[in-house]
Amino acid sequence: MSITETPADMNIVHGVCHHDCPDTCGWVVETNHEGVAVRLRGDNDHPYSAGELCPKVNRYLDRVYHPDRILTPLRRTGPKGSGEFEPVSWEVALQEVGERLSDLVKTYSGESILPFSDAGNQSLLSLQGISSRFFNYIGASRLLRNICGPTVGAGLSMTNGNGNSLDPMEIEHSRLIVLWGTNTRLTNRHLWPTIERARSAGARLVVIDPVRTITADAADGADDYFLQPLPGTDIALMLAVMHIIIRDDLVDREWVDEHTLGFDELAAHVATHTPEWAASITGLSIDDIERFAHDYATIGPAVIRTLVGAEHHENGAMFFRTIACLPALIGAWKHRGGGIARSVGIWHGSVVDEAALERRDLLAGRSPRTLNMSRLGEILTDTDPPVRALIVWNVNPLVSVPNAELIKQGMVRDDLLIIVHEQFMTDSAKYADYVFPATTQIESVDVTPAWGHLYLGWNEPAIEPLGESVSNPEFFRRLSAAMGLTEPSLFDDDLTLLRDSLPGVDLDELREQHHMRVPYPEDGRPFGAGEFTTSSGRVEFVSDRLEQMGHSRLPEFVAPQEGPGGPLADRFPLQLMTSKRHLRFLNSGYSHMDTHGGAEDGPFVEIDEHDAKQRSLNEGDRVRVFNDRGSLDLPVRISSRVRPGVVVVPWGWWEQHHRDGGVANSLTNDTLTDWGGGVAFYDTLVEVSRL
Ligand SMILES: Nc1nc2c(c(=O)[nH]1)N[C@H]1C(S)=C(S)[C@@H](COP(=O)(O)OP(=O)(O)OC[C@H]3O[C@@H](n4cnc5c(=O)[nH]c(N)nc54)[C@H](O)[C@@H]3O)O[C@H]1N2
Ligand SMILES: Nc1nc2c(c(=O)[nH]1)N[C@H]1C(S)=C(S)[C@@H](COP(=O)(O)OP(=O)(O)OC[C@H]3O[C@@H](n4cnc5c(=O)[nH]c(N)nc54)[C@H](O)[C@@H]3O)O[C@H]1N2
Ligand code: SF4
Ligand SMILES: [Mo]
Repeated sequence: MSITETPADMNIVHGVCHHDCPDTCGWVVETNHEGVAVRLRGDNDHPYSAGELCPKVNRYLDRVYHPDRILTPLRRTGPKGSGEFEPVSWEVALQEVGERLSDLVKTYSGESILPFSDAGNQSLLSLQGISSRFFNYIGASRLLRNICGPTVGAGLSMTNGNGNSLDPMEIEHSRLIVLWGTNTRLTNRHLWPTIERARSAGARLVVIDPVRTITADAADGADDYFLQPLPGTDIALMLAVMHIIIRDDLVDREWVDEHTLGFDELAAHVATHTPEWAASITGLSIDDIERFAHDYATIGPAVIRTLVGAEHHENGAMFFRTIACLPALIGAWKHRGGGIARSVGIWHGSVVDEAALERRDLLAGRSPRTLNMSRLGEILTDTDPPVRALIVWNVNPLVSVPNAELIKQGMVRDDLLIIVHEQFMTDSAKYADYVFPATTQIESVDVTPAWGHLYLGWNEPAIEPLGESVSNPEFFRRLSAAMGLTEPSLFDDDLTLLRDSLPGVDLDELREQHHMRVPYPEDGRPFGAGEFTTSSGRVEFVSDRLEQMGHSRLPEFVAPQEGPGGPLADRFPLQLMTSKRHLRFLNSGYSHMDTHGGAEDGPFVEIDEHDAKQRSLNEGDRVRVFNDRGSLDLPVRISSRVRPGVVVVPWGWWEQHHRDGGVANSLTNDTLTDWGGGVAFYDTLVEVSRL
């Protein structure tokens, strides 16, 4: 069978979940003879997800066939943000949009147009492909998509030379598992069985998080524990851990001599970073810091598992630069199951030919400006020359990007053309001039790489596109035609794109077998032979590169500007965490569906009982959570999950779920991370007062 044919009687179709989630589960869709999908379940043969999906996607068909799906192009009829639209034909919508975009390119240059997308569908064709080619060809402003993940790599790279990670499945061999700034049972649930297998074999578990999460609750064995530092202070803990390891002679000297640079300088540096000092910054006890340092250095193989959450601080990159020093001091990388496990996207990179997929050569020598997605508010209100058209797909910025009220101020601009390609009328789509209908994952072919495991998956479409919806690559082919562009590579079909961008992969085989393992070291040790790619070829405790970039050459704790010691703390004394919280949500998706949002509890603000008492607040009271960026009207929950000084507002709810039309990100900080281009969502100060 060739990959262009689908057998007529096929009613079992294998696909892969496209969500921005580390698990990239395999699924099986059953369709009836009318071509309707009647069942979607986990693929038992998937080597990682092994037949299980999750509370979000178990009911994916409710999403696919939801009565609120957008199924035709829409043109705005009311004021921006009102959500008033009329259906219009593809032909008319494309003609109008094509003309306006062509005019902008002619009058102001391609840079007046900004693509705006993230990983709402992280499959190859849906994420990059034709869209990148289209924007390269017209010379549009470039978008730095660093809201999730790149800062982790940028931090680790300063120490290790790259962001390489242990395959998380290797945790099976670990005997001390440190879940540091990751909520595994919520965000990465299919890794949990691996962790449980290691625990059955005697592994101990430590969870480090400023919030007592459901993962923290699982550190319930006799020798397990949960550490709850103040947000953004972990670097102080790491420095004290290094202090103790060196003080108590627990360093793996042989490994350090062979594979690291700057040990003596590091030792002198951390000599003053005592447990007492770290306790005063982190709010942890000296005993807890001592115990953790000793466990980390003496129980092996020791793995640190981390994902994305901890990067969302002003010192987010330094967090990862510093954490990377820990396994080096104790020689953890030499053991199977030792080291750091984070995203393994880097291993998938080895099979994808990005240059072929994105065709950067279409820029033809131009180098348009780059704008950071996390600063969308500023981009739309205070950037010269202005952005005059925003093309949005795979993201819901008004819910997901910090400083949302400023973004709204930009989005209502009359001279800004907004085009959105979406499945639903999101908060952001409401501000569009034109909304185009997007397919779901079971309606189009794609190949989906994973960042939580090593399996690349083939996604076979199970049903025809609903209504007039089109896939992301088809949307950009149509936009290209509407602008009268004739560059042939803008019109490559899906299979040509896949063939060209996966040169070493036999697509027929991938389609038949549904998934394929990408190359990874046989013995499970990415740095087993010391494959560090810094300029010294070693783990760099001291980094000239960092110094050249204007940072400390040694790991260092820098307190956030918007933190308890900063200038805003008098007026806004509480630190606001807005991390992922609900089992049935995947980022900004699903809260609008009754089966998902309707079954969760929220939104609300969680506050410690002492902070509540100080403000005379009782359970269920309505309060205002506010700072200079915005304000939310929420019910109070008095909770032992947060510590004094910290409050939580769950993220993912839309404007319609809040009484006053804001969202969690109306309050959040859009300061960029120290380096790496990430953003400091969680260095946000607020005050809470009774309404
Ligand atoms: N306060 C706070 N803010 C956060 C975070 C946080 O923890 N707290 N997390 C941050 C992180 S890590 C991330 S990754 C971002 C994620 O934020 P978003 O990118 O906004 O999240 P998603 O819900 O994954 O995807 C957005 C949209 O993509 C659409 N979509 C899905 N598939 C397709 C498709 O095939 N085609 C098209 N055209 N659209 C599609 C969905 O309908 C959805 O509306 O949010 C960030 N924002
Ligand atoms: N159910 C569900 N699963 C998801 C998602 C979802 O929305 N819902 N989103 C997906 C996406 S896009 C991503 S990127 C991943 C993210 O996966 P994770 O990184 O595991 O999730 P986050 O909630 O971003 O952050 C994890 C934890 O980091 C903690 N944290 C924040 N700041 C600090 C700090 O300074 N120190 C320490 N030690 N911890 C800190 C937060 O309190 C949070 O509990 O999850 C994915 N999986
Ligand atoms: S959202 Fe994540 S856990 Fe759920 S099915 Fe998709 S990949 Fe699996
Ligand atoms: Mo993310």
